[in-house]
Amino acid sequence: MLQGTISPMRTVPAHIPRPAYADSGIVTRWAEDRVKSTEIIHRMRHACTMASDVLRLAGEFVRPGITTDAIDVYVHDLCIERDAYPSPLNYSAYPKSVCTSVNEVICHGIPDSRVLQDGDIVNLDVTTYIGGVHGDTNATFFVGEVDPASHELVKVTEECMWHGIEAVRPGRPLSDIGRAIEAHAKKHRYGVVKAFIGHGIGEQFHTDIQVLHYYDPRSTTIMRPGMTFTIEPMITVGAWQHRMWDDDWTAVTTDGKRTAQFEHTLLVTDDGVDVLTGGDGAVSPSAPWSR
Ligand code: HM4
Ligand code: CO
Ligand code: CO
Repeated sequence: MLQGTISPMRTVPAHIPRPAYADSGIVTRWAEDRVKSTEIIHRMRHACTMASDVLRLAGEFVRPGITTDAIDVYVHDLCIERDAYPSPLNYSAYPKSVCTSVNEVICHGIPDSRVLQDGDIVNLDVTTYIGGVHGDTNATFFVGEVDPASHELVKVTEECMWHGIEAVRPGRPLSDIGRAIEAHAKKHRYGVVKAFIGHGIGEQFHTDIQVLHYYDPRSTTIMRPGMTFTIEPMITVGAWQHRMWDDDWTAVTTDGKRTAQFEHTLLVTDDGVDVLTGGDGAVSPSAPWSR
């Protein structure tokens, strides 16, 4: 697939509070507590509910014949209606308000003039900034009728995310998450992308916590109640290795085969996990253990 044409950057009304990078495009990171206060968690619940709502509505908007740029306009306006800033916009100079990753695009696809075709799969990655905090969630949607192999890929990818979420427990190392995801992917002979990982989140879009989607015994950070991070596995039918387009954002599979992704923002609780982006607007219907 060739890159389409990217339209000019959209603006956000002045009354909506902006993250620090919004004007410059430069992300300056600061030390942020890994364990959040109850007050921050309260604000994050709201940001996560907004992200979840926007993702669900954007998914309902997906259909053959629309451009990914039209999805960007839709998401941008849904964020503004909720007094939220679309976090991707100008983050490290990213030019759009959502990531739209079609078929062989692993992540960070930039909305452009590409027209969605019947049979495509498209991941929409929505992050909102409201109340001084971010909420981040994504899901892969079908465009019209898709082939059985793509159906299976998307189903198993969502299951991989839920297996990772089920592994979230206070007192356990983060490596439990990647182990659970990788085991489920391997069972289906799928690949796990290594180059892009889950991340801590809060007042900053990406904090220093790294959540691998594969097993690495060096991932020894212990999960503590109050920690917030994402789990967002990218699963492939073929090669898990990636290449970057020369836009320096779009990551694609080296063999051009399809890939899918799902993401939630999580809170570690005293006895397990709270899916902050799994509220009213949740895309993912249920965890595998409740099916
Ligand atoms: S930028 N989505 N994602 N994703 N970044 C615009 C839309 C984006 C990311 C991203 C997953 C993991 C990590 C990151 C990241 C720095 C190094 C600037 C903190 O950018 O860690 O960015
Ligand atoms: Co990202
Ligand atoms: Co994320």
